[in-house]
Amino acid sequence: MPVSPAPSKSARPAAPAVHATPVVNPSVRKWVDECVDLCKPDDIYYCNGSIEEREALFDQGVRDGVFIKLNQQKLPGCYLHRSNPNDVARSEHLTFICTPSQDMAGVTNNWIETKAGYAKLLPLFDGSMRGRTMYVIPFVMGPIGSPLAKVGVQLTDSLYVAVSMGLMTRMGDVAWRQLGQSDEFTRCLHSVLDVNPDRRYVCHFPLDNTIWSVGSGYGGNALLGKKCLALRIASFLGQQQGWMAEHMLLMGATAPGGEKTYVAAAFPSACGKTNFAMLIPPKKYRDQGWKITTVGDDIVWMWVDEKSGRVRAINPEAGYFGVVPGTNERTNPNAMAAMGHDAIYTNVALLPDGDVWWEGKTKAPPAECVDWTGQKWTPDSGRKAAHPNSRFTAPARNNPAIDPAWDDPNGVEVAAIVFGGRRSRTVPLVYQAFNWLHGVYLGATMGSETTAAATGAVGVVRRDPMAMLPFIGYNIRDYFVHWMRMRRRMTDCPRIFHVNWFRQDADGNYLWPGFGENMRVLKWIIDRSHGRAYAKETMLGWMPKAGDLDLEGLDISPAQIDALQSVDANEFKAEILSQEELFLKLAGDLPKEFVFQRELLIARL
Ligand code: SAT
Ligand code: MN
Repeated sequence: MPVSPAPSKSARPAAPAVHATPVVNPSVRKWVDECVDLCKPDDIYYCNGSIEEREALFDQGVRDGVFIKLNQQKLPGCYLHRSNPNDVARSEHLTFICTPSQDMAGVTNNWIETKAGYAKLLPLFDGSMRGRTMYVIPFVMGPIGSPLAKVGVQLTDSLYVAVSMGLMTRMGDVAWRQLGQSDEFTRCLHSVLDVNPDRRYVCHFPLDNTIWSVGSGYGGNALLGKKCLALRIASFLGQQQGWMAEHMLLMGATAPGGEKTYVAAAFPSACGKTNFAMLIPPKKYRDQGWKITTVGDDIVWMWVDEKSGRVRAINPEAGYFGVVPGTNERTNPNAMAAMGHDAIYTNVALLPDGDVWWEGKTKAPPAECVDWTGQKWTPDSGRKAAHPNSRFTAPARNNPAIDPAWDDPNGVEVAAIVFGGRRSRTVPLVYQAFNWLHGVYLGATMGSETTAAATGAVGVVRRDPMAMLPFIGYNIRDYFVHWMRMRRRMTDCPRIFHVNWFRQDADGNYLWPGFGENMRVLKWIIDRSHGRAYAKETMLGWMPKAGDLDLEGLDISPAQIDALQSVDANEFKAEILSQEELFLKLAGDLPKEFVFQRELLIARL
C-alpha cells in the first residue's frame, strides 16, 4: 500500500502516516482532520472496498491476533474472531439519544443533552487511537442510486470492525461516488478504547447526523451503519421526511405460476428473523413450485410510491450478521451456505482441524474443541462451547436464495407486514388485524421473551413495539403517530398479521414445528393479502378456520392446532394488563387511537 505523508496541521509531535489517500470531498476531509486531531492515530488508512484490500486486512488481522484463519478447504475465505468476553451483545443501557430536549428522545430512550453528550465522550476519544491505525470507512446504506440510499463514513481503530463493515455495507470508493460533493453523510466515530464496560457509550446525535461509539467492538454497538444509522438515525429522518426505517426482514414468495409477493416481518433480535427470511419450503411446496427468496434479514426502509400509492421497501444492508447457535443444514441450509465461505465467525468454538462448531450444529458434540473464550472444551465441561449470541458475518450475495431484486434501487412492493414475538403462552400461531390502525396497535403491543442478543436477563416477557424498542431514534409517541399517519399516503395498504412460532404446551414442548413449516402460515398470509383465503372473525382478529391452514403431511393433530390457536379470555386480560406497563410510561402521551383499540379489544373479550 502506497504511503504518503499527511499535511501536518495539528499540534501532534509527528503526523500520522496516511495510506492510500483517495480524493474525498472537502466536508469529509475537514471532518476526518478534526477527528484525527482528536484521536491522534499513528496511521490513517482509507478503505477502498476492493477484494485485494479485504485479503490484506484479513492477513493483517491474523498477524495481529484479531483473526484465526479457519480450515480453507472446508471454509474458504473464513476467519474466526474472539471478542472480549465482556463484549458479546448490544449494551442498551449504555445507548443514548442526544438531543437538546429530553422530550425529543422520549420515555423509552436513554437521553443525554447534546452538548453534555459530546462533553462526556470527548475526553474518551482524546488520544484514543495513539499507537493505532484509524480506518476511514466510506459506506452506503441501500442500493447504489436508490433515492433513499444514505452515505456514512465511519472512523474506527478496530480492524475487525473495518472488515465487518466491508461485508455488511456497500463499502469503499463506491460511497465517495454516491456522496459526490455533498456534505450529507452520517459522521460515525468509533473507538474500542480498552473495551471496558465502564467506558462504553453508544451515542446518537440525530440533529447532527452523527454517531459516537466507544468501548465496544460488538456488532450493533460498533458496526455503526447497522442499528445506529439504519435504524436509530434513519427512523428519525424517516419521521421527518415521510418514510419508515424498521427492524424487519423482507422476503419474496414466488407461487406456482410465478406470482410474486413480498412480505416484511418484525421480530425482536434472535427470534428467528434470519431463519424466516431464508425459509426453505417443505418438499410438497417445492414440488408445486413455491420458492422463497431473501431481500433482507434485519432492516427495511419503506416508503409510499407516489404513483401507485403502495408501500415499497429496500434492505439498506449488504450482508448478514446472524445468530449461529441452533443453525444447521436442517434449520437453515441457506444460512449454512452463506457462512460456508468468505465469512467471519465471532465467538464460536474451534475444532482441532480448523473447522468451527456451535451448540445445535450437529446432534453429537465434538470430543474436544477450543471454546469461544479460547479454552479447551469437552462435552462434560459444563459450559457452552459457543457463546449463545455467537454470530456469522457474511455478504448477502453468499445466500443461495438471494432475491433477484435485493439490490434494486426502486425496491419491492410490500403486500404484508408481519409482527411476531417469542411467546411460550397466551398468543396464538397466527391472526390478521382488522385494518391498518388495528395492525399498528398489534405491533405497538408486541411482547417477546428476551434472548441473549442483548445484555440482561433471558426469558422474561418484554414489551417491544414493532421490535423497535431499542432502535427508535426519537420519541416513541411520535413514532406511533408516524405509523398511523403513513396510512394517509397509501391508496392500498399492506395487510398486517401477528404470528407466534414459539407457543408451548404445559410440558414445555413446542406446539408448532416452525422453520420450513412456517411456509404453511406464510401461504395463508399471502392468500389473505391477495383477498383469497378464508378466515373467521375472532376476539383478536381474523384467524384461519380449521381447514384454512394447509396441514397435509404434518404430524400435528387437530387438537394441537386448536391449542395453538386458542385464546383464553382470562389469560388475554392479564396480557392486556401487562401491556399497560409500556402504556403507563407513555401516560398522557398515549395516542387516543390506542386507547380506543384497547377498549374495543376488552369489549370483544
Ligand atoms: O445488534 S446486532 O445487530 O448486533 C444483533 C441484533 O440484535 O440484531
Ligand atoms: Mn436485529
